[in-house]
Amino acid sequence: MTDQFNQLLVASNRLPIVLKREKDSWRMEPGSGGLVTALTPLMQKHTGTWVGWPGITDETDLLAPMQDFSSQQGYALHPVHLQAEDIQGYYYGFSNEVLWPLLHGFHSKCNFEPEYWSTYTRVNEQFAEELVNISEAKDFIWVHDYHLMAVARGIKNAFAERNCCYFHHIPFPGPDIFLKLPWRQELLDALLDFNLLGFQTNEDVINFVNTVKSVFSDAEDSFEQGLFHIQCAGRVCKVGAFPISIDFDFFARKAKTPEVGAITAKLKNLHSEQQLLLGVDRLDYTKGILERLQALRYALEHYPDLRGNLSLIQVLVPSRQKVPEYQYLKEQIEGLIGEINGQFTEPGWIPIHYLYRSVSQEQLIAFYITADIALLTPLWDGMNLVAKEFCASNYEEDNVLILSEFAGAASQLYQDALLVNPYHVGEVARVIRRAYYMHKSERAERMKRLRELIKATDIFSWLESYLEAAFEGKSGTGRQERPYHYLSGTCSNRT
Ligand code: ADQ
Repeated sequence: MTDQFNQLLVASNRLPIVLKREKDSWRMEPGSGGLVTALTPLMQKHTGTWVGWPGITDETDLLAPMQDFSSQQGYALHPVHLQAEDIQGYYYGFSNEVLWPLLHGFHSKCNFEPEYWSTYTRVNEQFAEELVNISEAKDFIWVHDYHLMAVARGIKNAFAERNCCYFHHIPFPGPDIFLKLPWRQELLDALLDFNLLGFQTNEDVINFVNTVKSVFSDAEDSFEQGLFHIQCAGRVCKVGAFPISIDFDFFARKAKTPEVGAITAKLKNLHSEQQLLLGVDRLDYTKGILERLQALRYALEHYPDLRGNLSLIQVLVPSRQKVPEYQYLKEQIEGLIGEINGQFTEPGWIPIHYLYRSVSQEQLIAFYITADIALLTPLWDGMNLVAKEFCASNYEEDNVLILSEFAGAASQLYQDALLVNPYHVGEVARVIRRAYYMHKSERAERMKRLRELIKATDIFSWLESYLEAAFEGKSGTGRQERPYHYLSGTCSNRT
């Protein structure tokens, strides 16, 4: 099916690069992550171009470093130059202060500033213009994430015929939440200009379809070969679930390398007396970090047998550091960690070890291996790749995954992860204790099945199924909807 298009153009807010200052010039290194890994071979095959903001607002000449990058990586980069006021309104404003909270269900945190919307549409049009200029009708344009939801509208406004599809990395809420957006109709209408809309889970898909039907009374939907077809104002847009994943083999292999082994041995040695819980998140209010800490405090207060025997390693990756709300959240988290440590620490045991920084991939995987239990409790999350990385790295299959039922990953991993409602601190505390006492054989059985599932649905199969939907109009993914009795508290997961 990859013969059905000529050039591949991928568009995302940021280019997949890390810029390094070197005296008077810039050096570019490829960014990391599953998406870049999965797309690179395809980009190489189809003389691909990645379109995005390079990450700096000055007019520095990036031509030479981009050419170096492209000859090394085998695909091109095309920068979209944005001014400081564009970044303010489109990125910090509409994307971060409107779409991010709204689409994660935090509508009370939204700042519906009209200026933000006009800058967002203008920047989306700028992206569309650049894409049209460097592409032709037989090319395939693949747009990623909520910063660029209106790009297909810009392409249509330029009267260009393109096969333009979109993947949404974060959740999509139901009409009760989405309808609060003052520009709901314009944004939905713009989204329906894409030929295919990919979401993470079936729940997101259903939410989207219901939202469209509540805004456009003439919209009609049908379901064929695993995809919804929405007919609205003379267009047909396909909609499907494609749960994103990781390069499983990369993590499984990397976990066995001597570099990772050396760090793991050190960590295990330091914590030989206790079981370790692990939290790894970008600092964000959607990740449920405060609730997680409250649950740990509840567990230590109510289950004295855990005191001295269980510690949490919390790794927080700095994120949106200039935003006051994120600075305040950091203070709250650090305050609560201080309180819990002050309340419970004893000679030889500290309840919470805290890292606020980005760590190397080797260190991260060593944490995944050393931890006995991962405690991942987002309040809402598109997927949560950390959950999958944790399982892929655990080749010894002796660890437990506790996962929020509001992480997209729960719709796939519900049978063998221990699902929790992150808002219910008493329940999370009970599940922590359950994981602590879980027998080796049960841990192994669950982790084995989790790893098999993640391996079978890795990032490469995600890519294949998306392309199959884009070019053949059918989808085999995302069919396995999680039945309600797998919600935490209603009936325990597989016992
Ligand atoms: P994120 O919100 O960033 O992604 P997640 O899916 O968990 O969330 O990915 C985080 C990534 O950062 C992981 O690949 C992890 O390895 C890396 N990372 C975490 N801690 C790190 C650290 N301390 N140092 C270095 N790297 C670290 C968004 C959506 C998610 C969705 C993804 C992909 O919010 O819901 O799963 O996109 O679609």
